[in-house]
Amino acid sequence: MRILISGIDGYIGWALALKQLSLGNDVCGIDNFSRRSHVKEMDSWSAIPILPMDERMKNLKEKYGEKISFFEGDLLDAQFTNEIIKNFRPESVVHLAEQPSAPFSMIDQKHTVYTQQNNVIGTLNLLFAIKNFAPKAHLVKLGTMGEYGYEAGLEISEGFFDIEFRGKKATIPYPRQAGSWYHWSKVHDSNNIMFACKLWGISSTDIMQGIVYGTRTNEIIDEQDHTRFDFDEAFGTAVNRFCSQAVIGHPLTIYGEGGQTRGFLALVDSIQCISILLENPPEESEYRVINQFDEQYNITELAKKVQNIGNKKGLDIEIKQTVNPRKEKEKHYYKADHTKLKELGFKPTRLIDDEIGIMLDDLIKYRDRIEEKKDSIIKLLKW
Ligand code: USQ
Repeated sequence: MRILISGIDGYIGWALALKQLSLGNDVCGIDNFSRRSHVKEMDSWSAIPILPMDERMKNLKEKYGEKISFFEGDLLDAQFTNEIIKNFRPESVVHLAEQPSAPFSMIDQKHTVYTQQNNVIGTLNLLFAIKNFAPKAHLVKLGTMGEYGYEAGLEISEGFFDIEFRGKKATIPYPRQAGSWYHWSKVHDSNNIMFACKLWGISSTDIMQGIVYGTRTNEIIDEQDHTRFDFDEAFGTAVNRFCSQAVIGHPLTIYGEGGQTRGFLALVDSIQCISILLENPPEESEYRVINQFDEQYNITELAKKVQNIGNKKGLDIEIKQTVNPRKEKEKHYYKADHTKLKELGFKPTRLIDDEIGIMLDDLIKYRDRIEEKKDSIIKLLKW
C-alpha cells in the first residue's frame, strides 16, 4: 500500500511510519516541523531525544531504500499539497499534521486563530488535493474523543446515533460540545470531511481518539527509533506528564477535583488501531467514525497508578491537587461506545500498569533532560 503520512515527525506519525514500513508498505512523509518549534516556544523539548529529520531519513533509507521518502512542507500551501498527492498517488492518507494541544490553542487570540487556521484550512487543502489527484484514496483523519465533550451527561455513541423527535426517527451525527478552541477545530474538520465524502465520493475514517500514552511500540527498539515524548504543560498529556514528573520528584499535578474522566490508549495500540483501519477501508463515499480508546480512567486514578508503580521502583512520588488552569467539568458522567475497532479485530496488547512501568524505566534514563526543562511543567496557561 502507498501511504502518505502528514505529520510524520510527530509522536504518532513517527511510530506509525516505522510500523507501516515494517509491514512492507511504501511511506511518504510530510511535515513542517511546527511541533518541534511549538514545544521550543514552551521552553521545552522532547524528554527522549529525537534525531533531526535528515538523520531519521538516512537511517530509514539504509533499511528500507526507496520505500520511504520525505518532503518538508505545509498543508496550508495548496500547491505543495497538490504536488505531493499528484506525484505520490497515495492509496491511503493518514492526516496527523495538526496543532494538537488544547492549552496551546487557549493562550491568546493569535494561538487560537493559528490553531483553527492551521487545522481547518490544512484539512480542506488536503481534501481538495485528494478529490483532484487521488479520489480513490482512503483518508484516515485523527480527530478526538474531546469533540463529543463532557457536558451532555448521556452515553456517547460512535459518531452517529438514532433519535426520535416529534414522532419521526432519524440517524444523525452525535452532538459535538468541544471544550477548547483546539477541540473545536477538530469538530470543524469532522464536518468538512463528512461533507466532502457526500459531495465528492471520498471515503474517510474519522478517528475519535482518546489520550495516548507510552514510549514504545514493537518497532521502537534502539535509541534512534524513539518517537518524541513531551511533558510541558501545553504538549504533554496526562499519563505522559505524570510519568515525567514522577522521575524528577515533581508532585503529580492533578488539576482541580481530579474527577475528569477520559478514554486512554497505549501508543502501541493506537498504532495497531490505525493499521487495522488502513487495512479495512470504508466503502466509497462513506464517512466512518471510530471511537479509538481502550479503557477509561479519571485523572486521580491515573495519578495513583503512577504513584504506586513508581514507588515500587524506589521513586518517592507525591500527588498534589493544583488550581485548575482550564475551564472544564472536574467531575462528570462518562460512558462512550468503542466497539467498531474490536469488530475489525483490534485486541489491546498492553495493560496500563505494565506500560507505566516501561515508561518510567525509559524516562529515568533521561531524568536530566526533564530536570533541565522542569519550568515548562507548570506555565499557568489559563483558559
Ligand atoms: N490534567 C491534569 N493534570 C495535568 C494535565 C492534565 O489534571 O497535568 C487533566 C486536564 O485538566 C484534563 C485531562 O487531564 O481534564 C486531560 O488533559 P490532557 O492534557 O491529557 O488532554 P487534552 O487536553 O484533552 O488533549 C489531549 C491531546 C489532544 C487529544 C486529546 C484526546 O493533547 O491532542 O485530542 O488528548 S481527548 O482528551 O480524548 O479529547
